[in-house]
Amino acid sequence: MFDTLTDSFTNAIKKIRFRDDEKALKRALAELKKALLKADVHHKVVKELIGTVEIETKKAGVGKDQFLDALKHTLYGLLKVDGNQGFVFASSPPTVILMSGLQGSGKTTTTGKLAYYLKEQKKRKVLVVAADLQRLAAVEQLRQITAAIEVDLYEDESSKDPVSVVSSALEMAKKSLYDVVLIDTAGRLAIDDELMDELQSVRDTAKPDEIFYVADALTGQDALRTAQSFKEKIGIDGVILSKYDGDSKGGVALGIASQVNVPLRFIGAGEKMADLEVFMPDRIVNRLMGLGDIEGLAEKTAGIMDEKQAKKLTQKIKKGQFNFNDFLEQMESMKKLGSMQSIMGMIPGMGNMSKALKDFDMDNSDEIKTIKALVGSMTHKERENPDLLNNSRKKRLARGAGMDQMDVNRVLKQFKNASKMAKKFSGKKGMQDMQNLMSQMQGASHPR
Ligand SMILES: Nc1nc2c(ncn2[C@@H]2O[C@H](COP(=O)(O)OP(=O)(O)O)[C@@H](O)[C@H]2O)c(=O)[nH]1
Ligand SMILES: [Mg+2]
Repeated sequence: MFDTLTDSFTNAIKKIRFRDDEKALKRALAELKKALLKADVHHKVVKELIGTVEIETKKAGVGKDQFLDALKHTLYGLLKVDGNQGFVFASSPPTVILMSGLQGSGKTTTTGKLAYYLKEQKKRKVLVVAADLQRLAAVEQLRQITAAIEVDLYEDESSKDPVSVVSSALEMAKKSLYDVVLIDTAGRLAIDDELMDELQSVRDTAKPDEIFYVADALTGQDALRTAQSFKEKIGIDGVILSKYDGDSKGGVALGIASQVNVPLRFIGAGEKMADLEVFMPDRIVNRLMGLGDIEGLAEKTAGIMDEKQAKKLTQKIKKGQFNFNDFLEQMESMKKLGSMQSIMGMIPGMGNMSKALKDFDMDNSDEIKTIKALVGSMTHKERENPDLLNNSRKKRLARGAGMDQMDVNRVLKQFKNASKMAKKFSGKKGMQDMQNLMSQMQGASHPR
């Protein structure tokens, strides 16, 4: 997700040849500046960042390590502004969140993503409230989203008054012991008084613990200006940057917190419900410097797979018993983690892999569709024990999945190899083997 930015940083860093002289520092700073501007980071932000890195490096003594330390430290200072990080639960439930933003910024989608995140990764009971009564299709849109992620929705289409809808929703939330209430509100194409008045009255009724402002990354610096206005008029506690997947340069994520002086809390990078990332300044700094984010990855996977399940799976892999049922289960879990690209970007040293996987879509990959079709034609016993698959069974599978037998053989062989490989990697040196393999593959591979 931060590939372009990470590339800019790591490339700038790679080019830096330090001897202990100030000329080298100047060159390094120039390289960094160029990279940041190219990534669309606001010029004022760049100027400040470069200035601080220069001062800090000189203070510590000019050298590559000092430079990198100063950069890391300064980046962190830039991203970390006063306020909460990630999702913060109120001391007494329900935690009430008011979503705000312009029309089309991604409020409703982001409300769904947050609900999904809280349900899947934080295991909370979430109520979404449809308080956008301006647009006709708004309630229906939220109905579809919440149905798909199996989260409860409070709606009253007969009402035209968001204030009364919100107050009944909150009553219900308290009675039914919801942990979190997410209120989706109406937006406008531009800021106007009517919208702000409506938002203010909803806010005064809901008394939210936090107000999130959803900013469309594609609108660049405009998003920042609008965020400023929302901050002045209704007060905002966090920014969520949406449509980051469409912003190829990505620089707005670096400047937004310090420019609006409100922490960036989440980033939305895709239309799917799993495409939401928690924005934690220290972790992002590591990623930007090419160091990965193991902590973030662990958190993500922990929410999706419980520990028992993970242990059972590891045991199976170690014994070489990984079968097709496990495979299907894994595929479903993986989907909940979000895009392959974002997962890879969190693993140290795999930033490049993440680009190779940019267009890999778990649902629509031909390879995975083929495997699913094949598994769909297997009996339960065959799924548990792929060794049962003799020639006549393979023939049956080919017919069932509408494939020719050569393809069936090929897929089965691939699966067997993958299972062997997994067994190998599950050993003590596993992670290291995997990294070696990946670095050999880097650049050479285009996964299908
Ligand atoms: N690619 C992409 N599209 C998004 C993202 N967030 C929202 N969208 C799309 O942006 C459009 C407007 O989103 P919506 O949630 O209805 O905006 P709202 O008017 O603020 O509620 C929809 O087509 C969404 O699918 C994102 O992170 N990435
Ligand atoms: Mg909406």
